[in-house]
Amino acid sequence: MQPIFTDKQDFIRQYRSVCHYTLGKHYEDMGDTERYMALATLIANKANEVKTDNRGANRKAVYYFSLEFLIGPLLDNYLLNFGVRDLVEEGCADLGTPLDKLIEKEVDPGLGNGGLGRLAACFLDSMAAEGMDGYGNGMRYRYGLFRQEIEGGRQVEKTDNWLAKGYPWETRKPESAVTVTFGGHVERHEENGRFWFTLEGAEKIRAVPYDVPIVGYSGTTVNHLRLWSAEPYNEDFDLEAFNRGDYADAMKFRSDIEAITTILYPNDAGEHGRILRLKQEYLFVSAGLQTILRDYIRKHIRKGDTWEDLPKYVAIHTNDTHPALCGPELMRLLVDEQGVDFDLAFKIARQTISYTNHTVMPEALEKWSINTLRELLPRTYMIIEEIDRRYREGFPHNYDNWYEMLRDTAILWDGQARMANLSVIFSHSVNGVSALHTNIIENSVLKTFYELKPELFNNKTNGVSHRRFLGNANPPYARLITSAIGVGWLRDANQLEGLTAYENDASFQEEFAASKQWCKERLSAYIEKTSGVQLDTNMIFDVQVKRFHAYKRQLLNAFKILDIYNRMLDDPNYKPEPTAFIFSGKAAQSYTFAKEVIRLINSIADVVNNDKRVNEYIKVAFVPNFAVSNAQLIYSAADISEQISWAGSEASGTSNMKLQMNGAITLGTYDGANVEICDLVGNDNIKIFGLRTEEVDELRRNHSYWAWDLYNADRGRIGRLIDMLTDGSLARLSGNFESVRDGLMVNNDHDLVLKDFYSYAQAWAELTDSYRADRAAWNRSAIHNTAKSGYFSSDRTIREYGEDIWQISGSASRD
Ligand code: 26Q
Repeated sequence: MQPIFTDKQDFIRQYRSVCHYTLGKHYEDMGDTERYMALATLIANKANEVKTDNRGANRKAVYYFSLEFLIGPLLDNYLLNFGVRDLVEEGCADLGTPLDKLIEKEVDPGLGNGGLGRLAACFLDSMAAEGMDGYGNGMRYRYGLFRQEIEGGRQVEKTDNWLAKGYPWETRKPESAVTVTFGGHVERHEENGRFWFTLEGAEKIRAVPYDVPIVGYSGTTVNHLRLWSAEPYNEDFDLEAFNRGDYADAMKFRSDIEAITTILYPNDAGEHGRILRLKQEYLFVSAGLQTILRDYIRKHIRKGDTWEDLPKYVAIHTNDTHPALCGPELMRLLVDEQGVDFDLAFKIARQTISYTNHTVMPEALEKWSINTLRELLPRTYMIIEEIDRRYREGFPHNYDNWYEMLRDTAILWDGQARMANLSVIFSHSVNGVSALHTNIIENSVLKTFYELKPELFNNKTNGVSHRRFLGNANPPYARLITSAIGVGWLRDANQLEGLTAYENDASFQEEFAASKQWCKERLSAYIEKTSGVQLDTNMIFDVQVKRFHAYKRQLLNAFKILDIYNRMLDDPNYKPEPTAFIFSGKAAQSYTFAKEVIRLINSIADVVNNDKRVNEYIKVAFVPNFAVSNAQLIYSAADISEQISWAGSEASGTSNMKLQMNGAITLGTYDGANVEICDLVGNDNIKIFGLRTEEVDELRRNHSYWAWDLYNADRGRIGRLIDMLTDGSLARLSGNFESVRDGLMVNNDHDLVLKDFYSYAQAWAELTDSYRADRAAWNRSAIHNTAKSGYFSSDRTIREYGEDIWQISGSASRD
């Protein structure tokens, strides 16, 4: 592969020329934002030019369908992948604006909620790195997930107008637009004993794709992420209304349609069942499938392949149930538009589609009312109904409890369509995202399916892009690693294992500590700028960053901090190892409890940070507006990684992996992928605490836990923490926390915050004592964590998907 620039001078020449022909200005007359735009345009052009000539029409392609892609800023990552980062850095410095300043100008598109959306983006990176033909199919939301500001300790949601200045990475592809229809009614036609169906009187919408290039490591493979935008079918919107002189009505028509791609739904139970969400799910599914079939006709049908061959050339992966309509919609297109036989279409759909489940909580599974589905998608619904009917008809009655089994697995039940069941029935593979999670779906969430068809199920433990989350996020550590083991780890994360040879090397340990120190300084400057809190970089950086959710138990962490604070006030001899507690994350707009926990943490920060008696020892910072870009600053600076969900609740977690890579020690429960981190690094290099999954199950089964017992048994410690929520101790900023107290005491502490409190507080004390006692041992352990993190590269995860699920291998050489 030719480098995209031959040398620095070549880069400078091309950069100047892009400034000229895209913005019509000389570099010297531009501000930093324009300079960033021009540089991004140059790199995007290079990406779009790269010939992916290693892919012939005969290779199988994967389409990853996801309502969320949290791609983060791309410039720095693409410079690394093209192998020109140093050269561009020098060129930019020569020209006048340092590369870092330009990188800061890039928007961070919030096209996802959290883990599931970021996973999809890591998978795109890894598919391209592995040389696979792998494409993303998603939605181009006009507004990303809200921008979070903190006022009086409270989360305030502001619109995220990420497209305001234009997005240099996307290309609008109007020639690839397709029509998607809603509503109408089905008509049956018959001729010579053959019958078929058409949809009449439906509302037509134009789905227009925007493509973002996905540059794989080494720059040889460039795939794309296709994002759909909804537009009126007629360019001139509602002409009839317009001609009547009813301009307002005409505009309303336009906005009803555009509403479909206006907002991203939060991952909150309160948002279930909204019709706009269903429209989104159908729009990107139908548009994506139409494109795939159009391509297949061009590349294969015309050359003599049949529709039966589709699974040989195409794999469609569904990220959770959000794209569950893929199955019936693919059947509709095959049967109604291509004349494929119904049974054959079902077989083709199943062989083509696969499904990943991302949740253990039954109440989080998507359901749609049958009436809504039928009204909005009459023909697609008909197919669901027919598949459900055949499923029931063919159900094996030789089980004693066949009725219960059918009730658990049928698609339609009690007036609702259950999307997880739909997904399983239309897939040839169902996977969980960590060993523990896969176990849980096999034995509880999708238990009956597992009894019926165990061969359907498999585990694919999540992974993360180590190039972004270590290579880009932590420049000094990345340089140190490369100087020790060579640059090969960027392609092959398993080479990080080579660091075990340096774990005990005193000078390597010192250099590791220096790189951590550099990241801590960078982060504390950012924190001071964004939240006003000043941190001492000699403190331990103890980090919990993720969506706010009751099961993730940010509240447990908050109680631990309050407990340390109380103890310091009571006992002047108690001096904890100085620690900065750093939080970041958003709560869904309507999730009151999670928002109250954010307010609580900010109130604790207000009390602790303003109390001279404890200030030297503990500080609390809440970093506003958690996103991919500031996440990279936080992960790299962490000493302790808080992964404290109750066991059996977090499907996998991925911040645990990103933090481990950066040499943070995990303080966590035996949950999700923490279990596998523990297996890899060994018990001496992780701190596990709290109830195990079986213990949680048993306690819930027996109703053997009473939060009041803990309150009453320990008034001085646990009782005091609870009382502080309502006695004014934390009320200065914006009042007391009655609803948080009620969640614990009236609802009997569903998330076992008080139950796991002692073991958590003790684990934290032991872990931080070990930091104080022997810094060399700590650094050794931190390096060991990085050395063992290669397994959590999404390159590994993607290779497993490729081999076991998609039956596809990449072309990247892995020497
Ligand atoms: C569903 C219906 C209506 C509206 C919204 C939703 C919705 C949206 C997003 C439901 C769920 C989500 C996101 C879930 C998610 O991020 N899950 C996380 O996935 C990660 C990647 O597998 C795991 O590591 C995490 O453990 C899991 O919580």
